[in-house]
Amino acid sequence: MLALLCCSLLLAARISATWNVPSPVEISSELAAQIRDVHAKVLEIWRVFTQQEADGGRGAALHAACQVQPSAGLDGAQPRVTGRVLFRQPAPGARLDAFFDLEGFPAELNSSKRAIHVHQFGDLSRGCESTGPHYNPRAVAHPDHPGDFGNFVVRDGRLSKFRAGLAASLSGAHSIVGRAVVVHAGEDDLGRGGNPASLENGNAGPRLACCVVGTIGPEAWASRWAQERNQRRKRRRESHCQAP
Ligand SMILES: [Cu+2]
Ligand SMILES: [Zn+2]
Repeated sequence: MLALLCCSLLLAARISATWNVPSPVEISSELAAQIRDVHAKVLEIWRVFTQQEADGGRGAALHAACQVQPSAGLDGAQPRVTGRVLFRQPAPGARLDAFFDLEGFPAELNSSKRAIHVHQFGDLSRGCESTGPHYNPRAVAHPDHPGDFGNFVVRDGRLSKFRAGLAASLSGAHSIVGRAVVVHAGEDDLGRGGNPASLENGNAGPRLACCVVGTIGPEAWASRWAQERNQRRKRRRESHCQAP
């Protein structure tokens, strides 16, 4: 990483020494945008490098957790969902992995699907209602928001799911840290509902439970990952035993 950074800086120095640098009035908006882009990339490389140094060279993985609680003022007829969402991002800018572990859904509604999204604000002052709309930093339609995690199948009142390659980030200008994860009563129509709400929120229904994403150390993820690995081994052994 240090070598890459040094090469970038040397290259930039060579370019500035050999080029006729235009005066500020000659810089087009396109060139200014390119300069800003390069500047942002160099800053990000530097940030990753210094973070790795501070981390003792153990890598730049970022971790976060969200302790899901029932929405304040929830209708008594609605289920009280609790649990935890864990996030790991191998490095700033990389895709996100997550474990969703929730319980409290009605057991009789087996195989029902529930939508989970990141909403704009980490404000739970009026329960999940004050978390605002879907977090949408690029002003695109649902389900292309970075925190549109889609639908999760409930079995026996619980859902437990590992998802890899999510578009949300724990770093940078579009970080979801400090924002809310919201669990809905219904299924996400993934923008195919044929009405305006479908392109804003997937018509996923009432907000059952939510939490605010906060950074944590690596221990909780390591422990949950070890549990997942053991479960997968067990399932493999069982499937081998059942094979004719
Ligand atoms: Cu939502
Ligand atoms: Zn969305």
